[in-house]
Amino acid sequence: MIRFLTAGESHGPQLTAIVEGLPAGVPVDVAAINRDLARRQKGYGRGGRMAIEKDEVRIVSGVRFGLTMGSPITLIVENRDYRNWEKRMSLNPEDREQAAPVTRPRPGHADLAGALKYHLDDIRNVLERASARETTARVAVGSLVKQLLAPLGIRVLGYVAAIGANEARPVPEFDYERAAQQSEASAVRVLDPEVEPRIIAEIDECKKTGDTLGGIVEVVATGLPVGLGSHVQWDRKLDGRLAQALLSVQAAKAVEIGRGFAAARLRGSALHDEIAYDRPNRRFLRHSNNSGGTEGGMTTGEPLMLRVAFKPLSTLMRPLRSVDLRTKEEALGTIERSDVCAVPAAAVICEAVVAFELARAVVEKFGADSQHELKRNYEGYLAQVRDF
Ligand code: EPS
Repeated sequence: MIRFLTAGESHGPQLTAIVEGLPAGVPVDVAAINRDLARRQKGYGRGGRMAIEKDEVRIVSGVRFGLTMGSPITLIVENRDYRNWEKRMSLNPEDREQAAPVTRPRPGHADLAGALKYHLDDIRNVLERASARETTARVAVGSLVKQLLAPLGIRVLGYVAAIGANEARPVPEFDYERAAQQSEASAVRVLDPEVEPRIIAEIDECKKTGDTLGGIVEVVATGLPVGLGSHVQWDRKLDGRLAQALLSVQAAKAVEIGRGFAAARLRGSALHDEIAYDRPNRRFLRHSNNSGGTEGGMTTGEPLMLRVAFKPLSTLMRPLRSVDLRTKEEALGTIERSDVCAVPAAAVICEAVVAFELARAVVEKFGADSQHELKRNYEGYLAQVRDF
């Protein structure tokens, strides 16, 4: 079983992730993790923080001579901004006076529910952990496990399908390499160059008016075998796990698989993906992929197609009405330095989150303690499916 936890505050010294259960002998490319961390930092619409940070991973356990050891892997990313927050984020009680408490919860943020639930008179103790800065650790983990998936031919890509009401035209035929190049070349990670200037103009306008923007991310995974996940129990269904993992990303509000909500309006005859058999290659095929690559909580072997909706960020430079926690008087929500739009970053984050759930399902199905065993079990299964 693979599992991970993250720890760390947005303006604390560092973010930490511990990943357990990766097979031994997986080659680890640290530069590739750093490339994904850099991808997460990019995107038009970010605020001043990204000019301060230069995220780089430090691995302090579980890897030796470039290979995983089978033991827990600890990934650390330093917060450069901590230098500016040392007193305000101090461990020492005597430094408390240096940090004015945050007392005006922002509508849409974890602020109010968190302060009430944890009985905190300073909202900073909530917002520091609720912050999307935490996703740095999740991207490092996702990037690490992509290195287990790649030799099996499994690839995952996240890109932006819409920001605000500006929707990219749908991709006629998904080609992984082309989509990866196009999204990387785009300032807002879209595959449609025509929509990009409209998105940039709207981000600029929101920046001027103190507003924020959400959007839609798409994640596609290719090269999947049939049968990851299982129909037999609710918590083994891969679609359910993917939805949970994606909804746990900060500001995510909805997940669709395949045709998603649109499927509800179609008749069964128009929706379901008819089955064919490719005799020369001895494999079952589908005439369409409206299911988005899962049926009965299992992969079908077709590409996995997910969409995730992100609400606009809740830190507004022109704040909404709120109530001061101390006085209970009407007040405006707190203004904190923040981003106007982080949907391009969310695409990289969703990619990492999906990669983790797929790696988890792979290790579960192929029960591997080593890369060697994983490869053997994986190839054996593919041959079994071919010979069916
Ligand atoms: C965030 C607010 C901003 C973002 C931050 C998430 O940070 P700050 O308050 O320091 O300006 O830049 O995102 C990151 C730091 C990051 O690495 O993505 C928030 O409130 O969630």
